[in-house]
Amino acid sequence: MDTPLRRLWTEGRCARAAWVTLNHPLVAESLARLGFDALCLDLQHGLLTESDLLGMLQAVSQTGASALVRVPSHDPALIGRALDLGAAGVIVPLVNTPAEAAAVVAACRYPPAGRRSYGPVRASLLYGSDYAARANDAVSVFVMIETEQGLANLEAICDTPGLTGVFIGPIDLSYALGLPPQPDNPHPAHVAAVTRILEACRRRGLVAGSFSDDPSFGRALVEKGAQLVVVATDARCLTEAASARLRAFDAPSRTSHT
Ligand code: 3PY
Ligand code: MG
Repeated sequence: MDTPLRRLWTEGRCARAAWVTLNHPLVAESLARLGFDALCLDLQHGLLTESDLLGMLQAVSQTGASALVRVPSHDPALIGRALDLGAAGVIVPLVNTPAEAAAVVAACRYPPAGRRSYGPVRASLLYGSDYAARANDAVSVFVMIETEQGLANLEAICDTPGLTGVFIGPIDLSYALGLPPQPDNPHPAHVAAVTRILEACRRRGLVAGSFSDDPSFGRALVEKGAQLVVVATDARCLTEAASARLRAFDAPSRTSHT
């Protein structure tokens, strides 16, 4: 099925994503209206819980952005719930084996392709009454490679039928490589691991995505083939902008007192 994200990816373009950790629909709507292609609603580490999801998804669907949900675990019940409420796709953390990847894909696909249970309570309002017939092609499924075991099983995980792509968790991946946690990690071992993941995706026509905290690092990932890159995280933008304004406000008085 043709969806805005799939269209971008088919055209070889990159979806520019905002990462959402603050659990208010206005945060999601404010970011979505800026022109991001995707919003990633983070239920693993963000403040969002399942009960926040409906309002956040409704806010995003007022805009042209697509909503992806980073679920907290592999639990098929939670994956199904995010999709039923209208998520365009899910990002599933800490996937270690091809069996885990296959179970994640099955949780996103209706039978006979998978084991998703029927009940698209909001998705059918949002995408139309024929949603169930089209959902298996439309829903995006990303597994996160961010552990030593996941990296060791990279090729087999990428061979999982039905996968949309792999999403890199660079901070946990740093731990996996015995490095201090860092989002945009220039350590050669980290760069090599990310390059391996991008290459494994490229060879199979999978979408490679990554979290990032630095737009120039993110841009470099796009040049290496990434097609879903986080450009901004809400809480970080808030503190960064407020702290820059506080410094700007204080700067003249400091000068005048010296
Ligand atoms: C990671 O970098 O480990 C992530 O999961 C991004 O939030
Ligand atoms: Mg992680």
